[in-house]
Amino acid sequence: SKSSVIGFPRIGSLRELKHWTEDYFAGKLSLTQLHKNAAGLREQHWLWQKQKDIDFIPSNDFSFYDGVLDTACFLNLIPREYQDLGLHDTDTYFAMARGYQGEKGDVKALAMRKWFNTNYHYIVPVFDDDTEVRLNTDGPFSYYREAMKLGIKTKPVLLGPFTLLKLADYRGVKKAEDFAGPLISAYREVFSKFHSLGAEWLQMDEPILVTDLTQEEIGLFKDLYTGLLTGKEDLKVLLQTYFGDVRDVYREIMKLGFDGIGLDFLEGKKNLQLLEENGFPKNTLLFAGVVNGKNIWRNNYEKTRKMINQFTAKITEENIVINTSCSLLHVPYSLENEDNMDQKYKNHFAFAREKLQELGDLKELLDDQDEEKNEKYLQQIALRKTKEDDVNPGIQKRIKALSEKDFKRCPDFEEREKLQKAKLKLPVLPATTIGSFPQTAEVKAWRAKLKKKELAPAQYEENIKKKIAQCIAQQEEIGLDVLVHGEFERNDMVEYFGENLEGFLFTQKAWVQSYGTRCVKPPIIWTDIERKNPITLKYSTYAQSLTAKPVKGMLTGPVTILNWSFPREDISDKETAFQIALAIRDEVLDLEAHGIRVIQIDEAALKEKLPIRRADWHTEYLDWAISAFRLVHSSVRPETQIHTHMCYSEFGQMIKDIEAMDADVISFEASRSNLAIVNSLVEAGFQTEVGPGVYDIHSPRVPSKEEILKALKGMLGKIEQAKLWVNPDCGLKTRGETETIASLKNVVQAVLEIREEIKARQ
Ligand code: THG
Ligand code: ZN
Repeated sequence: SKSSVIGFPRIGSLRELKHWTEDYFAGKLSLTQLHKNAAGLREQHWLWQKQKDIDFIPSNDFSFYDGVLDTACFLNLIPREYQDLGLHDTDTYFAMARGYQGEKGDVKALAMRKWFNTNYHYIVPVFDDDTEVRLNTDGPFSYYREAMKLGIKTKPVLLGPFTLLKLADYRGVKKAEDFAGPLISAYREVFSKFHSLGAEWLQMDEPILVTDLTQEEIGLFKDLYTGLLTGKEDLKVLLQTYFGDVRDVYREIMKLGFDGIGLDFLEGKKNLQLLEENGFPKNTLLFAGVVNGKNIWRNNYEKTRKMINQFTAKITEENIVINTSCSLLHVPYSLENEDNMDQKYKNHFAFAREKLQELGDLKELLDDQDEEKNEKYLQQIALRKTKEDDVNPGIQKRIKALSEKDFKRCPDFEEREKLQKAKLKLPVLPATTIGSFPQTAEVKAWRAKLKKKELAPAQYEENIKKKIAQCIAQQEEIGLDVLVHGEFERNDMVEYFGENLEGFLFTQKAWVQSYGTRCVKPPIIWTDIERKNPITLKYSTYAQSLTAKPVKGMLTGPVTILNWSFPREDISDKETAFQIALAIRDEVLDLEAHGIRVIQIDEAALKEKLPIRRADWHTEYLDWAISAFRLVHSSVRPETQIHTHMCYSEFGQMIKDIEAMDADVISFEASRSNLAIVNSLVEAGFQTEVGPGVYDIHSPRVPSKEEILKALKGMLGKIEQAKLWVNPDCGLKTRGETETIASLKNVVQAVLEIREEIKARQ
């Protein structure tokens, strides 16, 4: 058999691309040097794959910022306002990604959205009525030639037209269908150009095929590919899907005449059944996604081989290609960078480079089915983790003892709301922030030194306390009503809790791209989770000791900790979420016992693992995810106010579920569409108090007082005054200090002005 990779990470094993790109932004690296460095990185990635004998090595999986944005620029989907800046290609590209503010103009960035059910974010392409689809850059062709020069014949990867059309925004009257014709022509030109360059295979990524599709959408998909596949000559086209199963279009896909079809057999629960029931076309390769592109546990060869043997009833063995389940973009580079991790742990993991080895092993194993003699197979069994390693009897007992009352806070929200208003005595439209304050270079340097043991823990703690004291003083001066300690001690809201709970492993260099040059280092859930000692108590109570105003205790919720970690595969996500919930619950009760009156439990990533198909929302996810959150706060006193925060809030259809979390106050990231979220809250009859973000923190721009006033007045037209909170739309850790203070001052000025108006009316 053969092996294939859907896409390889590109940020660099030590985040080289991040550093070069940020240096370029800062004017510290030339464009020529940036391109040269990037070429070196691509070469490295291809050679690694070549060394492991991968048969289908991808090209055009590289990107400086985001692959969807690359596709938009390639096809000339460059909105007028960016063209008008008159920048050169690379800078136009970065202007679309990050906005541009300078001598040539002032343009906001394009929107950014979550990439399906991952922690990756893509730039949303825009179609205007005057958009003229045509091939605009040489990118994919140049990468193909670049690899050919190294003697590597790659499989170019393109985002397919169907997914592109479905993910894009339309600003004029024209709709997706209106651009189908021009896109067919453009992609046909791409096919013929690759054909003339000598390419044999082309991979068309169509992950949108795993979502719920209407008849019209399926019609559009069929039209696009009927148009595309005629006249492709002997170029071979692989239709690649991932992140789920293709239940709505399986038969259509099989009839269209693709040369290869890529299905995800890990997240695509129904794919095997679809294949068994409907068969698979002859003379077509099945690219079988069996090596996990999202999680980092070693492949279980025995299980994988059993699964592949099930395919062989329908497909001849030489037509099966061992594939990753999705792009390896979502896993870190290599275990080789983890000097501090004990080999006993490493034995269980495979990051991107180790997955290349797995693809090779599986290929061998399938060619030689004599497992008794297969050394690789035997070795792997010897390394397997035993159940006893994982179990913490104390935690298991606590979970078993849970009953209905542990998930229900008393009294009801209305009752609590009254008690809290009486106790906290906050002014109308209380002003607050989401939690984090700017992580300055100084703070990051302290942490780096602490890790290298160049700074004593006591000194580090003292430094952090000084920052907290400054931060509290600053917030009092600005005039905020509910303060935060600033989270200077945290690198990341999830990694920090991972580091402070039993049961997690954390890595040194296991970075995964989240968006653009931003990366995260997800902790690994290794065994049952337990909180041995208080985590946030010291800094929260210190911050509260400095002021009479309430300081929010800041915690990350169980669903978010789970969703932004690498989870176990031997127990369910539900079970893990409940274990984490018990740990955070203990923290909540400690904070409350030590005088913290307001506690925020962020569920920034609640939507991450929301099943792609609506029918599975409650049964497979929301029922336990919401319970896990309720478990965290169910036993606090009525007058303790529980806040939560959510990011990227396209929550339109799940407002009721969010209300069921039974928090007292919720802040939403909503700056680019604050009224849209407000409208859905109103429609659903939302009762919880809310703080829809009044400005966008993803940009260094300082919002004016007038802008904020306007946003607030819009909200007040829809939401009861007594229920409205005022806050930025997300944490401030990625922002600079100067712009943050200026922005918050404007927020408070706007609030004071509205309060005056309200008073005058009374
Ligand atoms: N934490 C985690 N995931 C996230 C967010 C987060 N996903 C969505 C949202 N926030 C946006 N993503 C990010 C990811 C990383 C950063 C900011 C927003 C970031 N990273 C630092 C960097 O790349 O320079 C590194 C952080 C570190 O030193 O640990 O700023 O907040 N898990
Ligand atoms: Zn947020």
